[in-house]
Amino acid sequence: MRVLILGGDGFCGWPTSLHLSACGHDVDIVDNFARRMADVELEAGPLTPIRPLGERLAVWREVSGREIGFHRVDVAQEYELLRDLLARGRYDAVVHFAEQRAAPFSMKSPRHKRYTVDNNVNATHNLLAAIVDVGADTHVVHLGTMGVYGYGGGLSIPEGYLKIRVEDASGAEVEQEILFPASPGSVYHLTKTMDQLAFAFYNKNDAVKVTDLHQGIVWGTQTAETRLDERLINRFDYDGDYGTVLNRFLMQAAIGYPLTVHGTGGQTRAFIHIQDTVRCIQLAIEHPPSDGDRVRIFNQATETHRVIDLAELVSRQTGIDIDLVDNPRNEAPENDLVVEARGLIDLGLNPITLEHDLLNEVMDIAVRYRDRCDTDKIPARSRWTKDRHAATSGDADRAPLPA
Ligand code: NAD
Ligand code: USQ
Repeated sequence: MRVLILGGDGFCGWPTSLHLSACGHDVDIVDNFARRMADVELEAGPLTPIRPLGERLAVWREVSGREIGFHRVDVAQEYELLRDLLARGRYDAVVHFAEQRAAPFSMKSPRHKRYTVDNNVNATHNLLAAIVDVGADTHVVHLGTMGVYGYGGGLSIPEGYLKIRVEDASGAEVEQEILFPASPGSVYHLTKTMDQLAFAFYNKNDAVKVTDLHQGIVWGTQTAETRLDERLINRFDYDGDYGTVLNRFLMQAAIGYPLTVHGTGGQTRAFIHIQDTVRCIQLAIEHPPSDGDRVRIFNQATETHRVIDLAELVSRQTGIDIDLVDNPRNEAPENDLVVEARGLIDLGLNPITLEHDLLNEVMDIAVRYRDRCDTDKIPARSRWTKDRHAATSGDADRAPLPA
């Protein structure tokens, strides 16, 4: 298949591009390097020494004999370039990762909130409008988030749609399926709920084929393909904005830094290993929805854990203390989370879980590159509300935009 990966230089996009190429698909990448520019803005690069994209692609050619194309396009701003690329490329599938994905980054200041909305909502809408514009029968595979649902509320979270019983105009009870009520917990998560409506509209109006993958928190860093050569290494974010919880704990343990649990750690979240991420996307593109199908939604998560349980697991393995820090976020201190996730398993996913020795691999990488860590960047400083902000607000709003 011909596949275009929007955001193919990022944490999920790079290993996905390699994996799909290794599976024999013809892959092109689009990126505008916004993520690398955010590293510059935050003065916090990844723990791993990622190479420039041109070098990454040359090494992949050397290692695999396969070519991956690259187009520098800002998907949110350069509509005509995107449209012409879609017209020329005749892609069977577009995988859409090209969004600002960090909840703390999206809450740092009004500028960061506005950037996240402008970038994410426009990127998704430009893609859908362009597919209709060029008349392409291209399957859109989008990376959404478990956070569109909120986390819990006592229900088992279905794959996108909730069955409801309501009275019709005559008073008779009818059954319907509606999009699960959105309950975002950050401006970033808000943009993902807006994406959902855009997909529903373009699917209804123009029959665009869409798979929306509501992914949990990704852990791990390497995949079968990024392990082939050190120059293919994936990024590993550990800073207070882009670092995600389990990778942060593993990295903190590797450098002897007490594990930063927000609040009591009673927050339960869904998780997936990066190797499963790339496999899920392969399964989604190789099994597209049929003509006329509604937006297909899968929950892309393999297990759920409480943050405190993850911290205790890492602490037991390493002897590093746990530090219960004030929670900078406005989120429920505790929640249950039950997630239905049959769709991708039915397509062939064989989930990797935390018992796997991949936990040790993440730790080994963190130990190998520990000298690259700037411990000043570890605390999460982005506050969700004004009262949480007052204590720490700096001059974040005056720094240049990552665009
Ligand atoms: P990332 O920031 O590492 O990668 C995103 C890539 O998109 C970057 O290379 C960035 O430069 C590019 N990009 C952003 N805006 C763009 C634009 N306007 N035009 C062109 N390129 C642009 O993020 P990631 O961790 O790889 O996440 C990818 C997607 O998966 C995101 O949409 C995110 O919401 C979703 N997701 C990620 C996780 C996770 O834990 N990392 C979990 C669930 C869902
Ligand atoms: N947390 C800590 N300590 C830390 C970091 C985080 O206790 O050092 C807590 C947070 O307060 C939160 C939970 O861990 O309760 C998860 O935080 P996170 O930063 O690991 O993940 P999150 O902000 O939810 O975002 C990540 C990705 C995002 C994706 C989302 C999937 O950055 O792109 O959409 O996971 S989900 O969480 O399922 O919505």
